[in-house]
Amino acid sequence: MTESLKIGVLGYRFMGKAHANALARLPMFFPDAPDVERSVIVGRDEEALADAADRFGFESTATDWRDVVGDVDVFYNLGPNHLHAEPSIAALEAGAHVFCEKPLAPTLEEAEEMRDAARDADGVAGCAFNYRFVPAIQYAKGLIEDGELGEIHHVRGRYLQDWLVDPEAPWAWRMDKDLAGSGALGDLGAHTIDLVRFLVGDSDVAGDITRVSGHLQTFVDERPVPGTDEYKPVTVDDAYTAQAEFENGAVGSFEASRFADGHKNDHTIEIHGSEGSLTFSLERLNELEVKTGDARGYETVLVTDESDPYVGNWWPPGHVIGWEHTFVHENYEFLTAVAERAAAGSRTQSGEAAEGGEFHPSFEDAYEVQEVLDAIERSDETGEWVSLE
Ligand code: SOE
Repeated sequence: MTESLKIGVLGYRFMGKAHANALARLPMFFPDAPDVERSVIVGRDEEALADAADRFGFESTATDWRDVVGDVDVFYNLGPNHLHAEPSIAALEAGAHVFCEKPLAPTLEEAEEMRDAARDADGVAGCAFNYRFVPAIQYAKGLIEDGELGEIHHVRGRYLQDWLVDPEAPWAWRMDKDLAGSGALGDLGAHTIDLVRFLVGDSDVAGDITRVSGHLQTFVDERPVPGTDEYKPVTVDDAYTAQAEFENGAVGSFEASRFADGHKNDHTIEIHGSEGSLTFSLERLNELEVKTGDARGYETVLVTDESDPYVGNWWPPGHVIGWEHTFVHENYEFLTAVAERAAAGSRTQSGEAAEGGEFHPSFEDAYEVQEVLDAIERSDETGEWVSLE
């Protein structure tokens, strides 16, 4: 494929910036990535949009995604959760490839519609669970696949933040069920469930999650709306805990909180198997704690060698990378899949879905994460375990 891919992006705040940075870094550090044209950035506030387009290196702006989805090769949906389904489905139907932020949708029903639209579409549909693209996580997956941990017994995942511990912290869309779907569960727990499924879900040493029980809690019921005297209700969870069972009988325990004072972005995964254990912590993302064989305790493995996933594209060994690099890696994989799919598509008779250019996590993968989130919520409502089989 020689022509560059024309990219339209919905959203220009936190995730807009993270993906725009990734797109700008790709040609320098991943020279074999497909060429892209940062074409149009979509949002509502024209002044903020113009500023973002200027800073992020986009050619133009638009205030309605409907004017954009039919005119780009790739549509990035980086808007709030309630804006994931309709624009993403419209873009897929218009023939664009779609990269959508996580969680896939606020509800399982919308996630299902998105998954079905992706199944019917010719384009690649990916969900931006960026933590799969941490080199240490891919190293960990390699260890598990190579049997270094043996049969898995325990999978533990926690995602702790503290930005809501102050009861006067301002209200935001992430606290509204209609806009976000859920709170800590969907925003943070979705990452944990995706990583767990990535690491052990398709393995014969653990397999999929078969049932869950969960508990959701809201600690502060209303919050001040910035710039007004108003308070708005908080209609999502501030924290969740869940326990899970895996196909092979392994036990899982997961939690996330926005009230864990002292923890800023602590996503920690621990896995214990019959032959060994490992621990990953996002706050030390260049490292993996590993215990295998006859070792008497954990060893810290620095995942910074040129031979480690993606690391050779950056700096010499030991020159650590950060959070933003995960976006570069996922953009590289997604756009490579898009280019492969587009090349395959150009050789396909019209009417037939093109093959080639697989990207994971796909909408299908993200739907399966959503099923687990939904089951945790239903368990909280009924007080019963919920089966996923
Ligand atoms: C929430 O604070 C948040 O920004 C999530 O929305 C992101 O997905 C996570 O990576 C970091 O925390």
